Amino acid sequence: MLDEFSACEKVVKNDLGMQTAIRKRGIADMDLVMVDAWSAGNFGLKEEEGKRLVRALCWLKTSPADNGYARPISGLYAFVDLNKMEVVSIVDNGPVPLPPRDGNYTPDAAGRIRDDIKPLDIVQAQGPSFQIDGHEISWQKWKIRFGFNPREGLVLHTVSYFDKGTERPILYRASLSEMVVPYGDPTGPINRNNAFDAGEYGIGMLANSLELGCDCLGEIRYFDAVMSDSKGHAVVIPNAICLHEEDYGILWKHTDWRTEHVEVRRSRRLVLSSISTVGNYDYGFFWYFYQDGSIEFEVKLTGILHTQALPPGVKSKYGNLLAPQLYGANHQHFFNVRLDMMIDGMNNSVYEVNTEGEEKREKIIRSAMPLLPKLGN
Ligand SMILES: [Cu+2]
Repeated sequence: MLDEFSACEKVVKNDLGMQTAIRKRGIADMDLVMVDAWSAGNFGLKEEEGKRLVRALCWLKTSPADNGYARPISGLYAFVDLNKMEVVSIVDNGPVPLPPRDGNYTPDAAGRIRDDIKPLDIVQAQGPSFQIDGHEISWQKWKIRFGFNPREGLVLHTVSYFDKGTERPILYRASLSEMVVPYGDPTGPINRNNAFDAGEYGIGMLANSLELGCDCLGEIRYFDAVMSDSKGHAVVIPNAICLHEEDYGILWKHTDWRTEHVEVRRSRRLVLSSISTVGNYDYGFFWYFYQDGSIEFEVKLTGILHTQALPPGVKSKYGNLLAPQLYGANHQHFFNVRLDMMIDGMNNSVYEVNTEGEEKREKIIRSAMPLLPKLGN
């Protein structure tokens, strides 16, 4: 849990064994060491039983505001049992030189950001077209209830659509159920990286407080999220959920070429979103509702790659160099969404519609075009 991230960092930095190993690498200032608690996986070993193990991986900052992910302290990590909040064992495979370059991304550090762009103002002088009653939203023909919890983040409840005045149920409940990242590098320690970001860390627990003009543009309504920390104390994340409308280009258009009469309907969509930061990585989750009755779920992946140091001149076939001696391993993010459908009631079934080629294709074509030469494959 989020408060255990900080506690784990403290425990690792106070551990004499880790301090010795880090000093051996020429690092004097422990305050500049950054520790991320990575899930340890379970390999069925006896020493894993009954423990909540994490692998504490380390990075080095050159100043308090520096981006530490540019300098991984590779070849060294600690196993920490979060239940006892203590270092269980240390793995030290020998020092790997720190990558030479900084990786800072603030406008100050980068020296410049793009300035050849004029303001784009989104104005809804008459306010948004949705109504809010607690956590219930009415917009166009949609009615949506939503919640937020530490594990899944945003949850949709009882989504329905008004069809000629009749309220027709569509979804009973919908949410992200899990996100797993297996890493495609068989060498240690990265071969153990197999993070379940919802089940192990909690996508909701790690939600950002959103800011107008940065995370969301236009006429925004925010909602707080209320959860508990590892001790059971209430934690409020202000502005964790963002609700707004977006122009979404053209929904439908037709030009009558005889009369030159043109009809266009613009598309407007309703967006319910939240953003979560899991260590070095950030996810944006967006539920979209459209005027044609469709629902869309989009995940935006951003932030900073998980990094490791490689010795000078060394490359890996399992990933790419991001900078000299700084390596990002190949990996995939798999998102699972649980959709508890309720289209016009509880008795729903799934069927698949496919387009298939006609059998005896040549015979049909030949009967239509008898003079065609013999067709190839
Ligand atoms: Cu990734």
